[in-house]
Amino acid sequence: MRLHGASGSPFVRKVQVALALKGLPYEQIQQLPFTRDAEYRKINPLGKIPTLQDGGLTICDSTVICEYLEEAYPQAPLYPANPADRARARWLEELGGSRVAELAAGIFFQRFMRPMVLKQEPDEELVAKIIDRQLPPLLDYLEAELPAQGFIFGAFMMADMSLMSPFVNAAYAGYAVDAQR
Ligand SMILES: N[C@@H](CCC(=O)N[C@@H](CS)C(=O)NCC(=O)O)C(=O)O
Repeated sequence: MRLHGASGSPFVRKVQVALALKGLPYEQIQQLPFTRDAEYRKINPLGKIPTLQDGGLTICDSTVICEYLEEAYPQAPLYPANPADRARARWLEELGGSRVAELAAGIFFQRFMRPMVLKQEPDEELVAKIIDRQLPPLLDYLEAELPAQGFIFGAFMMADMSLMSPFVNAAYAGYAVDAQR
């Protein structure tokens, strides 16, 4: 298998962890986001990372990739078994990849990607808005939804990973979740 992407991406990290949990060997092809790389767009028209190639199959989007891995390689499940838990796992994965990533990884985007890749100044006003106003209600929701101890569905799965991965990026950019809240 070939995984195109960069390990610093919360979405690529998610797939790396899924592959590791399932014990699947792969080659990582370094691909940065926002490069307008015409060759890469032939396999991923959105130009986003990650993309996975497995034999003749090429698929994009971390959630689609993880669902494929689950179906093609059922060892070490990435999703819970019963329909209600599975639906909840999908929702939490969706939330992790949408609003949580937009905000938590948004801090990283401003403080790392803008100055280092896009050669632009970070928007610290936006970072302050994310930290002070936008993240707290989302964290309150997660606090109410998630168990006080342990993983969401007993074993570590994609719902845990999807919610956690953007906060790895936020931590790189100096943000820590307030454990007291
Ligand atoms: N829904 C996609 C999101 C992937 C994504 O947004 N990746 C970012 C890097 S963290 C990217 O490639 N951004 C470049 C762009 O938006 O052009 C997934 O889950 O794989």
